[in-house]
Amino acid sequence: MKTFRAKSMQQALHLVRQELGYDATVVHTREINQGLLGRMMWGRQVEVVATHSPPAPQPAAPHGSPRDTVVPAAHEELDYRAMYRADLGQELASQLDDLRSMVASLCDKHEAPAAPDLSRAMFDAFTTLIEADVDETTARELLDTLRAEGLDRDASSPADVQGRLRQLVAGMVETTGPLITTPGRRRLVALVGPTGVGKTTTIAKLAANLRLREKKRVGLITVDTYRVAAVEQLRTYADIIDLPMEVVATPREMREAVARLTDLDLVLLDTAGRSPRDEVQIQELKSMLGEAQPDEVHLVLSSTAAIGSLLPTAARFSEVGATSLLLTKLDEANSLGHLVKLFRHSQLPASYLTNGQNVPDDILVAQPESLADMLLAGPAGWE
Ligand SMILES: Nc1nc2c(ncn2[C@@H]2O[C@H](COP(=O)(O)OP(=O)(O)OP(=O)(O)O)[C@@H](O)[C@H]2O)c(=O)[nH]1
Ligand SMILES: [Mg+2]
Repeated sequence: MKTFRAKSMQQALHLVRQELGYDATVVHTREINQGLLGRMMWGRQVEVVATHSPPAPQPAAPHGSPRDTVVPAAHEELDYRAMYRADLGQELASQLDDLRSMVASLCDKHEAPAAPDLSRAMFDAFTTLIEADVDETTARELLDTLRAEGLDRDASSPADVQGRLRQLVAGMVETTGPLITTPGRRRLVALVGPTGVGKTTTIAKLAANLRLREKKRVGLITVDTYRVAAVEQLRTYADIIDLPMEVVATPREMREAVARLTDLDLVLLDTAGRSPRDEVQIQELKSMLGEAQPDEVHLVLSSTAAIGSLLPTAARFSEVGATSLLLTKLDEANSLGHLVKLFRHSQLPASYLTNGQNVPDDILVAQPESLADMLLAGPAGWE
């Protein structure tokens, strides 16, 4: 007795003949992967059990497996064709049955609510969160809170639920408010972060707004001596806005520069972009900041970066004493919901948001409600 498997009955019988010859006896045939799903996943498979000797009288096919067929000897070609046709008929009938039950179950699902444990308004809220790229854990937690507050009842309108959702998200982000200067006490504010995120441009925006609009006495220090033209970039802004500027290369020079710029309201400290994965660079930055003793250290991060890199970057820069998050390039981000996770994990408040290259206009003070609106806004209308 031998078992053969193939994709079709013809192929299986061919195998039988090849191995056992024309006087082989087919004991029974059966279809494996019954059901539409099995066939879709693994394709059709037919199993034929055959033997050399004439078949012993077979018991009736087991109850409930109508496709098991006891067939006559293999050399009776005509019988095979008839059997194959009968099998094909059964196959089609069973596929039709499968299709019928599949359609029936889809229809059932269609009539039921999309997710039975969610009201329409709650379902909309969940969709808003996921489309905005809020992580699923946070989205579910927010939904749990809404549910605990009774907003999943039918009486709650989608507007009620969305309004409360916005409040909850706003409650998840802390903000620092704008830079405040105190008369008679110079404030020293450093911007740190990875390369190219917009630190220098943001310093120029802050300096221009505070100097030209708020008439504060502002000075600049740059420790960015790594990149060709990095100093020139800041000096150009310093000249246009008419600000004193110091360039430092060593911790000692930093101490001296900070001491020279005491008679001001605000000193903004620009730093070279540092790789969060480079321990030496991070330690250098740490010792520079150790000399400067800034009042605030804003960690500048691009909102276009993936959450998978934002989280370890924020963790790394917390070592240099970051006190707030400053998020740039909002204008380039498709959606901002991923930043909710950044706020939750870093536990740092947001200071400013930047949304373009224009100095000094493309900068906003971060405020919880408007930030929540941005975080929930979902994909921008890319044409
Ligand atoms: N679209 C957009 N571009 C920005 C924004 N902020 C800065 N940029 C651009 O980003 C690029 C890099 O800006 P920089 O200010 O030089 O960045 P940086 O962090 O100082 O860079 P390194 O000093 O090299 O680490 C420039 O082309 C800026 O114009 C923003 O909010 N939106
Ligand atoms: Mg720079």
